[in-house]
Amino acid sequence: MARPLTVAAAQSGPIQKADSRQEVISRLCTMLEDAADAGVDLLVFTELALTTFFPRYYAENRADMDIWFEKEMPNAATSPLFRLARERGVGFYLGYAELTPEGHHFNTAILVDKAGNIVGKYRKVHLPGHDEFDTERAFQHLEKRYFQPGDLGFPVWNTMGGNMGMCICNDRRWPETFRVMGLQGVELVMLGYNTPSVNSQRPEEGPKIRTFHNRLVLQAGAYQNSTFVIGTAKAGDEDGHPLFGESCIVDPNGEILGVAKTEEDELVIAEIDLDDCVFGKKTIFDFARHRRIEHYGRITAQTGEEPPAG
Ligand code: CDV
Repeated sequence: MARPLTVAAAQSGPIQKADSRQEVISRLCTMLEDAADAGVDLLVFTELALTTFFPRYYAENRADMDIWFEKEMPNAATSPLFRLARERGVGFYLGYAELTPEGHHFNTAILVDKAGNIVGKYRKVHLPGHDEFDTERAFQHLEKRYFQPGDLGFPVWNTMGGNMGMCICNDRRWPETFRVMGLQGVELVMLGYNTPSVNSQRPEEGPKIRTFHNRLVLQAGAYQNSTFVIGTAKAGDEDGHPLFGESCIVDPNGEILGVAKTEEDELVIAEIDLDDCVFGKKTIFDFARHRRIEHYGRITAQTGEEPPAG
């Protein structure tokens, strides 16, 4: 192995509304300790890893939801995780709700290196759901009410031996997410997710098709950009609302190296070689040789579809 890295998805089981940040951090610390014992270099926690998936709750007054947000990072509750990461030499990705000093709300992920320093920040670009109470849905998904779209783009950082990128949950369904990072030579894309096991607008769309879509987009994103991908779930039953698990690690061929077996706190560990990204990047996905950007203008010029006149 030329650039070996031991990586892990640190899947979270459900977090209930009443669970304190301290209780949640203690669970994350346990997983980090277990990962360190197994020789893990880099650990990927989930989206909104410190709280229940609160966008399912409606608040007339948006400020009432500020209890779910972190005003600084690290803070009193999360500093034990940073301290432990530094002591054990484990880097990590962590998703949380961010409230900035200027009063902006983002669905955020940070990348922390093995010395416990924040080396990267990403704010979720593709916010699913709606911004007003929707009586037509079986349950609410109010991300558009509580968060602003991310304002940092899709950066890639050279750290911990490779080119590292981040995105969050719904971002994985958009090929543009992976391609923008692919164009920066990304070798490992990390993402956390909270995905309900059933579509709130289509009850017949249950776990079978939803987990298929999850694998489909993670495997496609990996293969088409010749990069490793780690997808980490928050899973299980939160307040009667099931979220699927299936946290997994995908290689640059699009093949799954490991997948979670439970919907509880669980580590999925793989020893990877970042140099396995090189072959695809130099051959079929050598972007400089094969891309034809003169035909891709619509990608950035329009959002909705514009079908031809009938
Ligand atoms: N947290 C998410 O972004 N969840 C969406 C659901 C609503 C479909 C997802 O894309 O998984």
